[in-house]
Amino acid sequence: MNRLVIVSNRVPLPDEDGNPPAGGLAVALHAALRKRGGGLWMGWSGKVQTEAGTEQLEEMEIEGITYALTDLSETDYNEYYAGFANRVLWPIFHSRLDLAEYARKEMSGYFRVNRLFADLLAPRLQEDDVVWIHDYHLIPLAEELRQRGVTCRIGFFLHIPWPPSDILIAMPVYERVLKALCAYDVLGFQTDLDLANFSECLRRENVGGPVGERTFRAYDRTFEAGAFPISIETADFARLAEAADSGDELVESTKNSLTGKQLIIGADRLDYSKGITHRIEAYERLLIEHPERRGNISFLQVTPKSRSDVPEYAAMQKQLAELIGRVNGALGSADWVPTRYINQSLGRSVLAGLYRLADVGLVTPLKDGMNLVAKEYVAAQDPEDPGVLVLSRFAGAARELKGALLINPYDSEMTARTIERALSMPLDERRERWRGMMDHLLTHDVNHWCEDFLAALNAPR
Ligand code: GDG
Repeated sequence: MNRLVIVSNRVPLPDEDGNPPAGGLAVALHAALRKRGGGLWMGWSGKVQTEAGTEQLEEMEIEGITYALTDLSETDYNEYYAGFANRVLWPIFHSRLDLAEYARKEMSGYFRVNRLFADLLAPRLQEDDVVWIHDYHLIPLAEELRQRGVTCRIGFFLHIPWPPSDILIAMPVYERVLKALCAYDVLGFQTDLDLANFSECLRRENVGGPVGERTFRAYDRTFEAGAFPISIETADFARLAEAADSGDELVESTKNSLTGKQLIIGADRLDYSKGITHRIEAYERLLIEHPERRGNISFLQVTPKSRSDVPEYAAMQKQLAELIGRVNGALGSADWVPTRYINQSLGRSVLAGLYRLADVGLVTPLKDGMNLVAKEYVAAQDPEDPGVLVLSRFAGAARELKGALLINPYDSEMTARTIERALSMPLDERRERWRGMMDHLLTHDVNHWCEDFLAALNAPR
């Protein structure tokens, strides 16, 4: 088997016992590397140096896998990561033109760091390597590697949505980004809709389009592009949730604290794409329209901080805390708090146990590539007494999870009505909806995703 080389912005290093960090993606990619007898994983170390020009790869080998990490200078970090990647590509790809802060300096920093990655990686690549690059931080990397004479097969997976053409072309540098993507051999998107948007962008620019089932031709290159919906380690996650249900102290005390109340859960990185404020507003509406629910339900929102050095995220943290405070103040009572809000990260098994405890999983992104929380919530349920998933139609996961109750997060009346329906759904219907989704997730797990993509990348041309 050819050597597999993975490149991602951050590299999830294993712990001192050689176990990969928790989380489906890290586990699946480590499994793929091990299955191929080792391999290389390159990315940013997470460290920022005050001086530029000293970047080099620091290599370490753990359990047969070589990790090659580089630091970034402060300027590179600010322009490439906090700047272009997270203040231009992230909002635009999530259709938030209003939040995109475009600066030419940051755009050039983005391409500069991709050149740096290519300079560091190209000398380490062999002709029969298979290279798999991840996510929006590294779109230009294949083009840069090709310019350095790299001829091996290179694939790319975009974890976030690909926007409609009208949105993409609002980004001043969109042509370079679109062309850079066409330097890959295999392009993976989360859903058929992302793929269709990408195809439409090529057509609209008059630079190419599909020429076969999965084959595209654009900018004088032929490549494959397809939908590869990412998933979770379904069976393991189900076991984790079951174990936490009976063996975890925090899960146990949370259960006791509910004293028979129904639980609704939301869990998201603090990010404007996740629709958390829309969700709280819908919950508020539910409590206003169904006063009989007050005192009988509890909404737990788990929201670890993320990207706090990007101004939009810091502002959102404040806005969300204020909104929850207002709803709790207006609708709570001396013996009941409507929303429990945790602005920290919980352990993975605690989270799994809490999902299992919850009667309703509320996943309401305004736009999301896939959304793994939706899949985890399903996997965590008790088969005998499963909860109900209420899911935004704008999450990639909505294309697959047919048993969910779909909502439009911009329509708080509809979301409130749907939460009410979920809270009162009979057991038979809950079981039937859950079974279909769980069967799907057991066959379409993260290993299936990984092997499917690698099969496309390894396929003979
Ligand atoms: C990007 C795309 C795509 C959340 N709170 C805690 C915690 N989490 C974990 C969840 C889940 C992960 O974080 C979030 O994954 P998502 O898929 O929901 O979202 P993004 O981080 O935005 O990921 C997304 C994904 O890439 C994969 O391709 O699905 O669309 O935006 O696993 O469980 N984990 C722990 N404590 C928490 O408090 N341990």
